[in-house]
Amino acid sequence: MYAQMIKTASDGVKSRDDMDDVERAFQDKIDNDIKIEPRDWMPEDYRRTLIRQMGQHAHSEVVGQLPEGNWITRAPTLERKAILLAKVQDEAGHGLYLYSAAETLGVTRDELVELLHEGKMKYSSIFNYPTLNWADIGAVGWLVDGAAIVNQVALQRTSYGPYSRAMIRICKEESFHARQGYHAIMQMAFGTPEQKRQAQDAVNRLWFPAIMMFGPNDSESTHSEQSMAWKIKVKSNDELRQQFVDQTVPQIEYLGLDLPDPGIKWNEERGHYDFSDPDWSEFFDVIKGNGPCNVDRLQNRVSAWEDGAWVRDGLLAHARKKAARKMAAE
Ligand code: FAQ
Repeated sequence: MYAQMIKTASDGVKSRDDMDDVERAFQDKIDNDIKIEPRDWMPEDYRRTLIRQMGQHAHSEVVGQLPEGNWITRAPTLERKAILLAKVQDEAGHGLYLYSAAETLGVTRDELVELLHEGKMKYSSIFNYPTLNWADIGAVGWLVDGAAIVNQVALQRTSYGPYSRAMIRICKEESFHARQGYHAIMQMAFGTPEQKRQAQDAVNRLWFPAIMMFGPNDSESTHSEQSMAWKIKVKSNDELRQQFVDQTVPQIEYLGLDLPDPGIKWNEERGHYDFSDPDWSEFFDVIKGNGPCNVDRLQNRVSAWEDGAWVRDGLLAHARKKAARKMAAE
């Protein structure tokens, strides 16, 4: 259905008959699940949409290190510290795969980073919330990585080859992240009354921000129709959110925690859990830059970039010296 109604930024809705041969051949590939590769022809809006989404995704991985990095020195045991260190390091790696995949579309990583630092690109809303106690670290792994995986498993089938392949690798690592998070929160939920209270508090605070990660309702999603026509997105925001709720509610129940939303109820007819909408005005405020941690997060990234300039300069000088030596020897 989507393939018949291709909307472009410049021309509005375009029927298949209105496409020229090149565009129709591109759409045929998409419809037949043939991946688009960097050297293939693609509409300019397809390229731009991917740069936006992949760049935003890469930034989310990198900024996403901050709420957890905050707890590395305060992890309760050596084992938990080692796990958290490995996880945070993985997120940096995910950022790297995604920036590299985005670079195949003709934008440099430096350009993307600059846009982030200037506040001209977004990153996931969830990372603008604070991690206040150790249970939050469990909840981030379980709920935030859990939500990220639901989205990313679908994105393994995205139409752009380098993005799809990056997702396959990332999902393998993310499933470890979610499990370690669930294990950490399980120990709190089955621990002392104070630990259980902290686990409950973490779930209460992070539930709605986690379900906001999937983006606005489909009716409010500006990019979905076009992105689904191009199979950049293969499932809608609401479909993915429902999938996440359905898989997570039984886990909350298993932990013996109260549901964070009184609206959560099994709906026999739909075969899904009903749940309440998050406060969408809060979501739009957070993505405009007004969340509890937006200013801190961005400042942290900018200072990390500036403080790391000498490392980048040193590495480049070393690479240049090695290349010059190699040339001289040839
Ligand atoms: N946060 O039309 P739509 C992770 C914006 S990775 C901020 O529905 P779209 C790993 C959207 O950009 C998490 N902004 O947009 C980890 C657009 O604004 P624009 C990141 C959001 O793109 C775990 C406007 O709202 N994952 O967590 C958000 O079709 C733990 C209208 O929305 C990805 O990025 C949001 N949540 O669908 C790391 C997955 N939602 O650009 C460390 C890839 C929407 O017009 C620790 N991305 N907006 O100004 C996607 O799948 C999509 O981009 C969606 C949004 C589904 C996020």
